[in-house]
This record gives sequence, C-alpha cells and structure tokens, in this order.
Amino acid sequence: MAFKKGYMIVCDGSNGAGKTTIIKAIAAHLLSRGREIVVTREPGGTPVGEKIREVLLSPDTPELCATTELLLFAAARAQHVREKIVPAIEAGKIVISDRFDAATVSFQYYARGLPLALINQLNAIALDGFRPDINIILDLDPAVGIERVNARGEALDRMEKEKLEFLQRARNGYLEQARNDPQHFMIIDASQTLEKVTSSVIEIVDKITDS
Ligand code: T5A
Repeated sequence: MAFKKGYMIVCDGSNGAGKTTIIKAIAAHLLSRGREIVVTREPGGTPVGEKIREVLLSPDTPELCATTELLLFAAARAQHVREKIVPAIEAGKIVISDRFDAATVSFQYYARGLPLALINQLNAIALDGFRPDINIILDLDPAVGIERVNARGEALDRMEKEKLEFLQRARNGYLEQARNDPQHFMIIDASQTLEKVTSSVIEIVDKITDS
C-alpha cells in the first residue's frame, strides 16, 4: 500500500507511566505494517535539544529558575520542530515523540504555576503553526510512577525529585487538557497491565494512521 501522509503521535503523561516502553511497542507495530517512522523525545530529539536536556534534567542544577526552565524547554522544541519533525512529516513518515508541547502546559503551568499566556505564546513560537495529530496520555498516580522508576534502578532526574504534589498537579494538568480538547487527547489508564495498555494504544494509533 502506498502511504502519502505523515503523522505525529505524542506519547505523554505521568512520570514513569511507561511512555518509553509503549513507544517501543508502537514503533514495532508500525514497522511491521511497512510504515517509515521516526522515534524522538522531548526535551531532546536533536543534538542541540539533547544538550539542553542535560541542563534541564541534571539533578546537579537545582538552582535552575522557573523562567529559565520554561525558555529551555521552548528552545529545545523550536529546534526539534524545524530540524527533525516537520521534515520527517513532509517526507511522509510517522513521528512518535516521547512528550511534546502539552508537557509544558502540564509541568510549567499547572505544576510550576507560570502564566498560561506566556506558555501558550512560547509554544506558538516553537511550533510555528505545527500541531501533533494526537496526544496519547498515559495516566498514573505519580507515586506509582516513581516506584516504577526506582525499580528500574536509575537515579531520579531533577523533575522526578520534585515533591509528589508537584507531579500530581502535572498529572491533573494532562487530565484537564484532555477534557478541554478531546479531539487531540486520549487518556489511557497506565495502571493496567502492559498488555492492556499496549493494545489500547495500538488501537488509537491504527485509527489515526489509517485515516
Ligand atoms: N518536562 C518535559 C517538562 O517539565 N516540560 C516539558 O515541556 C517537557 C517536554 C522529562 C521530564 O521533563 C518534564 C517532564 C519530565 O519530568 P522524561 O524522560 O520524559 O523526562 O521523564 P519520565 O516521565 O520521568 O520518563 P521515564 O523514562 O522515567 O518514564 P516512562 O518512559 O514513562 O516509563 P518507562 O517506559 O521507562 O517505564 C518505567 C518502568 O515501568 C515499567 C517499565 O518496564 C519500566 O521498568 N512499566 C510497567 N510496569 C507495570 N505495568 C505497566 N503497565 C508498565 N509500563 C511500564
């Protein structure tokens, strides 16, 4: 079958909810259907973005102020959209991103408390008119998510070291965004078994990419 159109699928949600794991499953599924894919992440995805990621997530810089944090997420996104995402979509590929612009609304507005108008303005500059086809939100109690990250045996990053109430506010931010824009957001209960979460996500991906 000839595929003409590129798409962008974002997998986002609570910390440790299983995004990385699910993205691998989506990628394998799409490849098995003959689709060309690009797997990427935020912050990061480009050489510049990955350098910014190090600054943002290193637990060694707890002094990073909220405005600097916001500007760095936006800067990484501006580079990501222009260097990687838009060219891939124009080439008919399916881009799967681990987090994207909704994360800034959840973390820097709902959790950090920066002004929504400023965040929307910076996202608009970074996105330059682009928007993903769907945000699949893996929803999980952050306490459970952090337990999963701990069980993975890795150190917590600067954001994961925030208080649970902060992570809870970010979680609520995703739920609120989904309520306000059901056309572009799908919530998946990430406390279910991995098999269940995977099959629900694949169903959504197929609906989007077969359309
Ligand atoms: N951020 C990001 C902002 O503040 N603003 C922004 O604009 C952006 C873009 C990014 C951080 O930056 C913040 C948000 C984040 O705090 P990240 O790498 O996206 O960092 O952060 P995390 O969400 O913390 O990502 P993790 O890699 O830690 O978690 P994942 O990818 O969600 O989880 P994953 O797949 O590694 O799974 C965790 C463990 O759980 C198991 C897996 O096997 C693994 O061991 N697991 C399950 N176990 C049981 N049942 C299931 N259903 C499971 N699914 C996975």
